[in-house]
Amino acid sequence: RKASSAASDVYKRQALNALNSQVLSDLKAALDELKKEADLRCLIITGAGPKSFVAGADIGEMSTMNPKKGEAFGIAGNNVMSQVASFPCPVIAAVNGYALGGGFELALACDLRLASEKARFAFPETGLGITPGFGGTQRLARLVGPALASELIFTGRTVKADEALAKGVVSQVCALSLIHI
Ligand code: DAK
Repeated sequence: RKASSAASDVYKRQALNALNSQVLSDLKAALDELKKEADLRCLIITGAGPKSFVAGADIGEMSTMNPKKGEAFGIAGNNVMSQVASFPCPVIAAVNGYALGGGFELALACDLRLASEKARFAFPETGLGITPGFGGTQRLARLVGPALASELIFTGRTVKADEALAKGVVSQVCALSLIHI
């Protein structure tokens, strides 16, 4: 079942599901709630709309943050990623489209990643002068090894679905209609 309200779905889709403070708070609340469901056997996280899984942390909101707010945002993001990584049943990222920056990190926090042919993975924030900060540097290195992880972090280059499958970033590539709920 869907874990977020229709109103926030519309808002998130407009910014390609970027992670801002409200979205992180919604995700935390949804995970807290779902964790209580004793009969839950699997959790699937996907992006609203056909274009994007999560296009990253919300650049607009981040640009307004002072150091204190930035630190709180970083902690909130890391806590959500840890909640996903330690969720009591398997969590699948159904990566329907862009998984950029914090969105790539969210996919990496999941147990499994299924990609549509349109999925795209990258850390473009290194081009903005910031490093990935939600645990993705460690998670990607553990998943694909330090050489490829370093390359993707240092260059910010985009990995398409077929390369993501070949390099072990995802375990399956399927048609969008099969993975997008
Ligand atoms: N944040 C905010 N808004 C975004 C966004 C984002 N990351 N990505 C897209 N949007 C918004 C666009 O601004 C646009 O808004 P409107 O103009 O309609 O108001 C709307 O979504 C649709 O986007 P486009 O018109 O650009 O759509 P296109 O199909 O032409 O392009 C795109 C799609 C995904 C290629 C493009 O939007 C794009 O390049 N977006 C930016 C992707 C990006 O740079 N992602 C990385 C964000 S930085 C840290 C913790 C976390 C992080 C870093 C540090 N610490 C604790 C230290 C994480 C950082 C990031 O993730």
